[in-house]
Amino acid sequence: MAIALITGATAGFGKACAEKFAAAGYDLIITGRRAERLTGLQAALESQYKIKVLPLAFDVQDQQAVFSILGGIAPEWQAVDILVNNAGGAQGLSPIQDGNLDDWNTMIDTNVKGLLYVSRVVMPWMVARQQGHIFNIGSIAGKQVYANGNVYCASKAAVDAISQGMRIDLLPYGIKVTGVHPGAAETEFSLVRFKGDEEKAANVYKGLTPLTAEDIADIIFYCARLPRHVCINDLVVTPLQQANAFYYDRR
Ligand code: NDP
Ligand code: 8X3
Repeated sequence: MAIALITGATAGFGKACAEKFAAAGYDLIITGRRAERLTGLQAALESQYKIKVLPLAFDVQDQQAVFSILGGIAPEWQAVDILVNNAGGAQGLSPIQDGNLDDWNTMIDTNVKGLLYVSRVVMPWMVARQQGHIFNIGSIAGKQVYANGNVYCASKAAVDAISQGMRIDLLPYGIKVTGVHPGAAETEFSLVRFKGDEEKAANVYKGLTPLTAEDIADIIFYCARLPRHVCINDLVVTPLQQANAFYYDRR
């Protein structure tokens, strides 16, 4: 059966993607830092769907860990068909002149460098097999910059550029690259951005019917199942009540 590798599968979009691909019979490699969530998900999906799941706990910021843990998996797991580069998030929301350097480093090291490290391990496996489909989770924040979003927006603009670069360089090998750029989706994203402040996190979605993690997983799965000659390159997905990165119709 085909193999899907999903980074950041302990919550949000990644977990929903794991559930969606598992239900279709894919074997899964799931990653994240919270090992107990990974093994819990492994147990649930293996018993429900009779698939094989390989949980790998590492921080995508840790180049050494990515190359030794992911790079060291058994050859039969290296036949990755689908890579969902999803692990990431925002830290803080503040004017750039007041920016917190630790937050900047975390966002750039996770959203940009972590995605590159994982991809650098997996792309040669896909090139060797002349097949594969990479999904890079960007954001509407990478398409339009909003007030106080500065470095998060920059990290997601970088993901957009990396997707375009991958699409060109991997073209001769028949590898698809799809950039997915969600707008407001209710996951753990805002709780992480606001460092556990539940009220601030809830306010982000006030008056909105936001996207769900399952909405994004459904879209990724749809793209992954298109005929071999069809590739959706880039998708901006918002809730009905969101026009772009800054205009909302809150009710
Ligand atoms: P969640 O916070 O719910 O999930 C984030 C996932 O990323 C978790 O599984 C987390 O796992 C993993 N992760 C974060 N940092 C690291 C790290 N350093 N190493 C390994 N894994 C990491 O958020 P979402 O599901 O919403 O976010 C997924 C992606 O979608 C992110 O890239 C985010 O920027 C993007 N996005 C989100 C939107 C939204 O509104 N929710 C909209 C647009 C884009 P763990 O903590 O266990 O390591
Ligand atoms: C997450 C969506 O608008 O909060 O990337 O940046 S937004």
